[in-house]
Amino acid sequence: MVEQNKKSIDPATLEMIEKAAQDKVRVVFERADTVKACPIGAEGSCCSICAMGPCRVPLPKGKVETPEEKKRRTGVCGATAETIAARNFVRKIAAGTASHGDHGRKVTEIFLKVARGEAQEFEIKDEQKLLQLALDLGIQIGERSNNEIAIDIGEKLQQDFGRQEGELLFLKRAPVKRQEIWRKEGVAPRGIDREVVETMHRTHMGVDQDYKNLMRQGMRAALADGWGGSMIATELQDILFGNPAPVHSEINLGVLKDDEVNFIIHGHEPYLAEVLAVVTQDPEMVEYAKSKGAKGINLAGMCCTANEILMRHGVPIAGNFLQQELAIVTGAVEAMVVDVQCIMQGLTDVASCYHTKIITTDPRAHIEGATHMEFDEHHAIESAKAIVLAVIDNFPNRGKNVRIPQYKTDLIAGFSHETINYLLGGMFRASYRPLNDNIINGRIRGVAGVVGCSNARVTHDDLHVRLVKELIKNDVLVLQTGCAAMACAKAGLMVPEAAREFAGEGLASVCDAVGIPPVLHMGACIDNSRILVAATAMVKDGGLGDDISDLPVAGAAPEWMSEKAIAIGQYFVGSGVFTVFGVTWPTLGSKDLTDYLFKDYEEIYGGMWAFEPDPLKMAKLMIDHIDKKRKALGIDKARERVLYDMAMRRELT
Ligand code: BF8
Repeated sequence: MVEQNKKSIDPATLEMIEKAAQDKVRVVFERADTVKACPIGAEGSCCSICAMGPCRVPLPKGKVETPEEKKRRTGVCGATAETIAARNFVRKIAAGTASHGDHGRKVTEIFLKVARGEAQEFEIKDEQKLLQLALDLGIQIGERSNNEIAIDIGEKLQQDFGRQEGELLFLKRAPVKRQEIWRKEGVAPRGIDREVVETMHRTHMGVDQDYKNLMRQGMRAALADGWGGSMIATELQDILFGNPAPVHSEINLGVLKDDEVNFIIHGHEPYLAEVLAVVTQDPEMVEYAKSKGAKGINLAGMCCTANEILMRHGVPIAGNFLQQELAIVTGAVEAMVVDVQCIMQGLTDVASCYHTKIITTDPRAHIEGATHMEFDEHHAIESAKAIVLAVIDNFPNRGKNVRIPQYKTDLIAGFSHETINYLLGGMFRASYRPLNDNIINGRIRGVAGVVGCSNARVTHDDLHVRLVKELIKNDVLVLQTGCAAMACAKAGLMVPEAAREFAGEGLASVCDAVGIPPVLHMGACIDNSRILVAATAMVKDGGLGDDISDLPVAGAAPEWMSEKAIAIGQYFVGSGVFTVFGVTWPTLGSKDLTDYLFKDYEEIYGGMWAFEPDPLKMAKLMIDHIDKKRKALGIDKARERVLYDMAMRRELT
């Protein structure tokens, strides 16, 4: 049991929190102690969308509300607690969808520039995935060059952002039954941008004031993330930078080196990071680093940009979201180079206490006090080299106050949907059949996606690790992305040997046979779309029902904090997955809305939300759901494995 008020279970994090206190540097963990969360905002009961407010309509504590009191619990305009909570909730979804959508749009633009020869330092790396996607989208292949095919793919997918009518192209990838549910409920997304804009319109003062109707639009916007923006980003990044395959690396602050230039790349979009992975190895750059007294250049990642270059290049990870400032506290980081999303503004303040430079690189994300060096994809190597030189130039400024925590853990990452397919079925008959068979015979009880952030309101990494250990102990195969994946990697759960040490007998035997860890790293948060594709492949392989909602699967984000996490959770629910969040739940101020999301949704979508802050109770909810689905499929009793001997074989022929 973790001691109360413990900041983290990760020793590297604890060591750096202590050093920050000694150095009198304020980091996120201290700010979380002094900045109290607003309880009214936390339950979704504060409306700030017009200047007659903000209106606060909290649920009365410690007593049951009478119908008359409930009726009077409104904002100045008369908006009910239901409307207020639903507006707040769907605005979070819109922000999450916008973030992943804008990422997907930028990937599409760069993809098109590469195909048109306008960004010549990039090239299409995965021809097989390019051709597969062309087939999926009905694009002619024939004798055409990869670039010609790619232009058609890019232009076709680009239309999904501004599409005004019809449906997003990737919706057709979902099981047919799922598509029918979306159409029946009127939630099949048209264009990614359109759904975000309509959500913002409908949540403006005095527009949509029926919480169920607001949630319908929220669902449409969320599906435009999972089956739109995120899926487009994943697909095109894989084609451009290579489809991930199993790769070994290391994780935690111990990957920093005391005698090399430590260069951390942080954020979400991988274009610059892809070039840096090459440029930092350039002998000319390494020589320059040596001329400044360093032994070399040590590139490490943070947050989802880290996941991207881990998956494709094995670049080590310095840490997850809550460790970003702590990397600087080591005193050993020459620069933290950032792109977009999940970058704390506190970084520049922390960096001002050491020699670290914060370098922003994206026109959409400047930070006061940081140096801005914009990355230009048309001159990718030149602009990456300018950044690397600036980082190296900072090495001689490193002070004496350096302490790198000596903690790092091995991990295997790179489990894209295609890789899992090959590993299970073999290169020539790639298939999910062995996974489905092992679920049916009971060796694997089910599959869980455990994803999302770290959150300073709970013990860092603790909920992820306890939840995942409980799941694998109960023979549930775990798929991970984002900061959740990093938490479990640090805990040693992402190496094949973890199967024997932590997994139940059934799951361990399958992991041993295939040679995989019991917890599979599938990438960054946009790569949650890989989980949708994998779930659909399980349905299509047969034997486990005809929709995602029939599968013995569940999802969780035990330490979530970002609006993107809400969008992801909502599209999982809308795709038929039971999804549990921890920490806090942003609609508790409205019982009707919460019941709608937690109960009525199951009837409508086959998937529903739940909230449970205790990781062991969360695991139980997920396992109970998996068992319920196993029962419905008639596979609740593990089938005995029958080994045919020669006599039985003869009988059969
Ligand atoms: O997109 S898991 S803290 S880094 S939001 Fe952010 Fe959350 Fe980490 Fe990646 Ni995802």
